[in-house]
Amino acid sequence: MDAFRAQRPDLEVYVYPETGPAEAVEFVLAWNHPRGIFKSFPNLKCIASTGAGVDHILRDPDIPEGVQITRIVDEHLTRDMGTFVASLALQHVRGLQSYKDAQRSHTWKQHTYLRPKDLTVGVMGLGVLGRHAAEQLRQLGFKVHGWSRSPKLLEGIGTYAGEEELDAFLASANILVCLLPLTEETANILYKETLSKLPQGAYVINVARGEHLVDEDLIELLDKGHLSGASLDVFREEPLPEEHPFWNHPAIFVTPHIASVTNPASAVKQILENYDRIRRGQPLENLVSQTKGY
Ligand code: NDP
Ligand code: OXD
Repeated sequence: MDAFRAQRPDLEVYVYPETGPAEAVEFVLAWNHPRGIFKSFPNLKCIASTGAGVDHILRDPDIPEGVQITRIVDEHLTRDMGTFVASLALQHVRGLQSYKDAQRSHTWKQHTYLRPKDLTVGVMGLGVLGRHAAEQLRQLGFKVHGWSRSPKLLEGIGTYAGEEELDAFLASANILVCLLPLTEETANILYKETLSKLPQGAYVINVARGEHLVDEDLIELLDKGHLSGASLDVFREEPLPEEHPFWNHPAIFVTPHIASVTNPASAVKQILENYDRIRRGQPLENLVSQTKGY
């Protein structure tokens, strides 16, 4: 609201459950809205996600036909995701977590370490965020592979596409980064069978959605020693419930969905641009394909 007030003080903006007259509502900005509410706005034209993901909107079965859906594509969001993923990959390659544990017990013990060039990072999802993260990792010296739905040609990055190439992609990834959108095809994609295809000692970074990962399967493969650890920023239930085993697992690093957080000023700027486009009858930017689900 501060960003709206600062950028367009004359615009009528309501915070749900206040809406003003329902017929006057043409544009909604949403994140995890109460299901079914969009039906009550007969002149609704656009639902804008306040984030990059739109799964929270599309899981509502009552989206009125003809309403367009947009998402945030923003350089702050993209760069922040890149630095977050790069930090986690570097933390893993230099074994920093083990020194944190050693410090707690006042243990002075040096370990040998690997360098980025010794490891291949596999990035699942080569969209706006995945492509940038892959490039950041490449610049840090990692070998980088990426997997997407349609084939891609990216300089210095080995690319794989579709289900047929998933196994080969997984087999190559010492660090796996999930940056897929959550759709019917990608839900539960990180489960026993796929995680077992990663090389022995692989490390998993999930910064996409909690529903991509089958929690018990991750724990099983960590406990068996097939995987060496995981950094998880997203969870099936957020906040992560107090009793969830991830909290106390020694090989899991938990962060509270902060990999990349929408910047209000720049997000509102592009939302207002789309609002104006609707009024002028122009095509919208950052449109989501409701058929593909992302
Ligand atoms: P994009 O829509 O730009 O990219 C999605 C990528 O995933 C594309 O490369 C697409 O392939 C690929 N993909 C989709 N479905 C499949 C499939 N079935 N098999 C293989 N590849 C597939 O998304 P963004 O990069 O902008 O964002 C990705 C996700 O990151 C968001 O949906 C959100 O969930 C998450 N996110 C998390 C944040 C956090 O703080 N933790 C912050 C922001 C986003 P193709 O190129 O062929 O279409
Ligand atoms: C997003 C997110 O989708 O924050 O932007 O997860």
